[in-house]
Amino acid sequence: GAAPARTEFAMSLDPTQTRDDQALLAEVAETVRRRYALPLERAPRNELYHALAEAVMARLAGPWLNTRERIAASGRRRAYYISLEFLMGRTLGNALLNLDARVEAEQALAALGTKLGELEAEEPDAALGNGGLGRLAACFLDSAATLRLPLDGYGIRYERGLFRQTIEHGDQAEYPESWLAEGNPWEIRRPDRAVRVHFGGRTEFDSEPDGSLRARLVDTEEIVAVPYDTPIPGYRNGHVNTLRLWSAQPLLDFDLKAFNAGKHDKASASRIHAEAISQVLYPDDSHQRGKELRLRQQYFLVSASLQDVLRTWVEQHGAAFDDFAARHCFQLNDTHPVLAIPELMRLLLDEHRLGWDQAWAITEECFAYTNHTLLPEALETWPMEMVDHLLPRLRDIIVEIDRRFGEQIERLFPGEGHRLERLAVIEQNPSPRVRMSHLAMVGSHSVNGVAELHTRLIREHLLKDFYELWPLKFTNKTNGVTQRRWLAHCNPGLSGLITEAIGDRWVTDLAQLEKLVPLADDAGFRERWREVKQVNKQRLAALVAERCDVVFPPEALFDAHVKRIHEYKRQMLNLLHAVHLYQRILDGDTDGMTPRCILIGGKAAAGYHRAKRIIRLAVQIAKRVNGDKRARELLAVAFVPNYNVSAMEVICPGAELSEQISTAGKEASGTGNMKFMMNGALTIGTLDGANIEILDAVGAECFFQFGLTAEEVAKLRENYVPEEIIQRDEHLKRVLDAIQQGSIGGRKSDHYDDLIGSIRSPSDPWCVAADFDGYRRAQQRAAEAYRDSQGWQRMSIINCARSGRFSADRTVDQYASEIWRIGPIEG
Ligand code: 26Q
Repeated sequence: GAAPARTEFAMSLDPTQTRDDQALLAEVAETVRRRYALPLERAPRNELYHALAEAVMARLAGPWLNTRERIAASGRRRAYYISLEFLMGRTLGNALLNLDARVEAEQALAALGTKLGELEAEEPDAALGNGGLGRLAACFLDSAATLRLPLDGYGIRYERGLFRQTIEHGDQAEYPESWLAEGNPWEIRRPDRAVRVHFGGRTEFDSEPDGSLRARLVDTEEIVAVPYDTPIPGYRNGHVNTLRLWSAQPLLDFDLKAFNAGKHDKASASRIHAEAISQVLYPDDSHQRGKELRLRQQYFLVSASLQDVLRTWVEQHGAAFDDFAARHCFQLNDTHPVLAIPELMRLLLDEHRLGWDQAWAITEECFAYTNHTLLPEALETWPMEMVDHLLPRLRDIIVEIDRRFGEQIERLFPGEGHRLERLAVIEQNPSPRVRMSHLAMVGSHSVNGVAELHTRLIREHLLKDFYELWPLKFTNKTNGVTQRRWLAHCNPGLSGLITEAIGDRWVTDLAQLEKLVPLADDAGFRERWREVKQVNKQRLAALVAERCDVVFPPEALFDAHVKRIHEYKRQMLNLLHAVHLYQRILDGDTDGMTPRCILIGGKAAAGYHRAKRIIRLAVQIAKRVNGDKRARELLAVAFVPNYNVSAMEVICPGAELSEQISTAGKEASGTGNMKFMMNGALTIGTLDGANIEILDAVGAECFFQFGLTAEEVAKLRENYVPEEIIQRDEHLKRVLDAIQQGSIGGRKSDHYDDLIGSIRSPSDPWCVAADFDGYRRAQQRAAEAYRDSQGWQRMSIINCARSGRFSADRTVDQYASEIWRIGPIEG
């Protein structure tokens, strides 16, 4: 006979455990028994992880429901972050931290001889994003919940997130990542909140009794959008927001009709076509490829999300829309969700029968747009033809938006045809296309860049004509990262030391870290700081040993360069420098050389050939250097495969030098730079993105700055002759020649003429040759500085101490007060 699980475990409990631990363990035991028909002692790790996650979800349920009710009852304005990407990473550790239940969970598991860390490792990353833009969305959700702000996220529940990267025969290979295979304990499916999204068809107009015309779409393809909700808990405050992700499904009865008619192929084809929408995240982070499926994803997300919001509004307030704009704000994460602007117009005009002027006033007041890139190849434009075919009613609305905007420009700047062409939402030549950033500008009350330099470049170049038109729409919101995940959770050693020194208020008020500044002069504190870093370096070295089979000696300088692979991020500069150091070693020019471990990681977009070649070169250099006994004590190079959020949680605590070396004017902000800084790494970097603000915060003595400014890059490119620079720089010449002569090794054909040729070319947009000497010298300064351990620890402490302004709490607070106009909901 089976005794109730609770009693069985109550008897085996350790008497030193607190009641909470016992309750948690009993819950886990019961779940293991109920879900898997197993006794606790025989539950495999993955089952234990799922049972623990379920117990955590159960604790979130009450506050979650409560928060939703308090927000609804408050009648206050709410904001929504609409994004094609949310790069959440793992949830368990963060949820335990925010619920203050970590110790309890550790103790509960101790009774089973299981480490919490082992269960955490069972969780796959939710990698529903490519990189910075998607991770920023995740950090913002954490900060908003911590600030008790009513901010929910809307996104797509991709069946497959960003691909898993392996290295095979020196090249990147991509594998699908089935993050949902074992089930996702953090989501709740809400079929009752499903909505229908229509594609294709044509518009018909009915005459209304009042003589007006009403548009109606007919012969459309209908897709069902089913929402899945994930709780977003604030830090120990009882506030829980929602991330709502949409999954695409076929309309069942339609499918069934075909099936019953014996048209099995047709039925399954329609199912596959529908489900394709939420099948996979596009792995491009810097290139617009204009694929129709991508446009379908964008429309699917915004139509489902807006229908959801409007339905909730009508349920609670009836059909009056006078207050709607005062109660809603939608932040558009880059141009990817910008179809929300014409879609809200469509819903207000066609479904809710508002007039154009009222609908437009609401739209403008509700939307705000964030730009994340200046790269021309990343700017989205869609062929009018495709929009017409896929979204005929939206096409009409976009044309009307453009026509009215054109009239306004003609009134303000009569006869300035060129200005009108430059500003138009629909570009005419060579063929009609919708410029998504212009649609965003016209339909939003706010546009922001993500770092001071970036915002200035938007004002002065990218959207100059709009800035002349509406200067007050433009603001800067320098990015930030959440210190809960990026310090408290991922670096318990440093967190403990900081809290011991200055208390724990920094967890929700990062400016508190300033109190560490005086401790930079305390030799005892510096020594403890060094010891913590040393332990984190060992953890990082273990990861490198396991994933790359490379030895990182713990006394060497740990130098980390992790981010998506792109030419503008200049991983090449780092690789050229690695070869230079290797050549010095072969020359015996090693006097005063600092032992260094270079870690490089990042994924290349599947179709970005050059980026994949850069990975290959990195892997070959690593193989050559690590295989040479002469380099053993002085240099190690590793390319770590499958860089992702959970890898960064090990990398940033163990890094000492942070590589932020993009061509000035190209990296909008960067956020990895902030994570490294917060964890006490020093930056070697260009005057680009938020690096400039980091330099301003720490001072030139604590930052290894080099390279051209954005203005100098623009100027130089008018008459750039890299070959002259190369001939005058013996080090650079030697490195380039060696790589081209094939002395790095690999296959016979590995001379890298493509990569090196582009560096030698006058049209190299990234000016690699121009910045090499400055970079090499900055690296030399870093290496020398590292030899003074006391001095280095001092600078490391200063970097952490001055990282307060890079908390996403500060950023979100600025969005809330200056753009969203929302305030905290009382507990
Ligand atoms: C566009 C069209 C079609 C398919 C894909 C895309 C696409 C997807 C993702 C284009 C761009 C992205 C991602 C961009 C991104 O991550 N930008 C980064 O945003 C960070 C947060 O603001 C900044 O810190 C980085 O500087 C910026 O590169």
